[in-house]
Amino acid sequence: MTDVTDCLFCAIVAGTTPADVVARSDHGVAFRDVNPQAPVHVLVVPIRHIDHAAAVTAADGAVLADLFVLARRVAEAEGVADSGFRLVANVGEDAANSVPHLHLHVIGGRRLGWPPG
Ligand code: DGP
Repeated sequence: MTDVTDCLFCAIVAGTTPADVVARSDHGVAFRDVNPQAPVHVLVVPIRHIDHAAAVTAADGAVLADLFVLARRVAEAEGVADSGFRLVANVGEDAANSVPHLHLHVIGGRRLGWPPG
């Protein structure tokens, strides 16, 4: 498991590293991705550190539900709830997971290709 004292997204959640925060919930924080891949690209992360989507357990159910509701709220606020958006959780090297703190990418505002490259 990642040392949470050395975790970038834990630092953003704590406010010690700056980010463009767009929404908060009981269990999550949403902030703009520093390297946006679409007009809307927001990251939704749990306040409590979880390494990645494959590290989620049944005990995290309430946190996960909260994050999905937060992602929907972000999509609505960003104006893409009706046009459509993608939720992505990368796991591991082949998926290019670079930050080891669970995050949902909320991506939208343009036509997204499928399958992803
Ligand atoms: P992933 O590849 O799924 O681990 O996505 C990590 C994302 O995090 C990537 O799209 C870029 C973003 N990111 C990396 N460092 C920072 C940062 O310091 N601030 C913000 N806002 N986003 C970051």
